[in-house]
Amino acid sequence: MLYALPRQSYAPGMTLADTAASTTSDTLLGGPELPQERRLVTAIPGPRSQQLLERKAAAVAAGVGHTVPIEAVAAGGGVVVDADGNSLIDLGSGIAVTTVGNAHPAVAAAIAAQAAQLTHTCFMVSPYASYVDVAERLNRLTPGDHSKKSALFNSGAEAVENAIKIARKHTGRQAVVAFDHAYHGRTNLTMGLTAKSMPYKSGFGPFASEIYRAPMSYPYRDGLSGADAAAKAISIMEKQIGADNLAAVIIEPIQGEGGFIVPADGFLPALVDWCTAHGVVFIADEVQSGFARTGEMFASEIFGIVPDLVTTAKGIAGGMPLAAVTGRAEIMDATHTGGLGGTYGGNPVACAAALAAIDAFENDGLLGRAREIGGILRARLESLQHDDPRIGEVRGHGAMIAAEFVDPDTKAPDAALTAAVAKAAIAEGVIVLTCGTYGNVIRFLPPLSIPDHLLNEGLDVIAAALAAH
Ligand code: PLZ
Repeated sequence: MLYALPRQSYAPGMTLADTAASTTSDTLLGGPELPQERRLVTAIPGPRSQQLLERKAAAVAAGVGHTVPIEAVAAGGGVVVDADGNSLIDLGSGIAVTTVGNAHPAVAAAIAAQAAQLTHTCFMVSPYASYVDVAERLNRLTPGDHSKKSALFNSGAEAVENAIKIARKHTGRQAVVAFDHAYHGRTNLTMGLTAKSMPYKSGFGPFASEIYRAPMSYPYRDGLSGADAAAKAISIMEKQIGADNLAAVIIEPIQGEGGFIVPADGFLPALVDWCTAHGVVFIADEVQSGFARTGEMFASEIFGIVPDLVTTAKGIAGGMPLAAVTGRAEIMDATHTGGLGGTYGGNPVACAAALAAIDAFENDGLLGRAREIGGILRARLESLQHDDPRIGEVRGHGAMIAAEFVDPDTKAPDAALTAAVAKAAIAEGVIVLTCGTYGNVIRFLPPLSIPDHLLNEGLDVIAAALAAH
């Protein structure tokens, strides 16, 4: 059955209903046309979803968990629909992936057309144009006007691994610094870079050597200015590692899994300056914060920094697996020919999806839409915080906003309240995700295609869940 979804084209102030009015036939390219409503026809999970979850438990390794107990069958705009006919409000975008909207019509059409033409050659065997097109777009879109090059991979973790390989080769040094609360992936090297033990690392060691950890600027908890927090991190790098041994500093400009921690002003620029002065490669991991999520194309721009290398994934290809390392041409070219690659990296179908998604980011007003969504989220969460001191802090940028839950007297993290509110919201048909080293943060990562009324209704449900706990 072929559905149609109005083209998700936004001007500031527009809602999905407005864009539907301007729909033209050439935009009806497939993808589910779903009523933009929260609709519960069974308890969550309903009987059909329950059946799938039973099969999952029997067939899928126990280590692969799930947050929302449904069988997802369709998604688009601001909803995910399950096999029982429930329609849930999506405030998670599959962890910041479907930023342009799930099954975005232009992305779906590009995937279908490419899949009918050429699914794979392996770019290292026979190059094709869409890979080069994506590289050119990334070179242009990432921060800075210096000469840049890119290499494409499959996942965020793989991009991070390759950024470290490139930085080591370029510098001839081995040490890498990551930060408290960092998340960079689940492969061996990236587990080592990731800070949190449970569930990501526990029992999976030994981890790669030459990884060091520095303190993150976390204004709500460390009370430090950006300059002071940077001085602390730099002192560790100088005294415990030595700049001469340090290949790279890797940091998420706004941390994702670690709790949507936004560093104090001046922290990131001071780190970049120190790296530049000492020939250390500064890597911005924009896997979660990139591609219009924060209201800028990349979160680095919020802080006015120009990283040497940027890692991207998630939002880049509207739901298809694609990732990239982009950066200074002389660093990217330090590796011998054949030193970088992989069977699937920059697969043509994923590249076709990325080109359609990047068109949407550039042409459909999505930066403005992310800022608008941020305005709605922030205003509502701050008013909740005003009435309920268990919300210790509301922070983030654009459509990457979070609330940290604490004991109002001691600021001690309240993971139990966080889990209870998230669970209650999901039971009421609102997909929300938690995060944070202490598990006490609810994060909001809606698709930018969500209409305002669903965003507001999702926040109503969360407010009610909070009031009830
Ligand atoms: N860098 C900044 O956020 C992935 C992880 C979900 P992959 N974050 C979601 C989970 O529990 O596995 C992420 C990230 C940052 C790297 C990664 C890794 O990206 O595509 O999951 O490998």
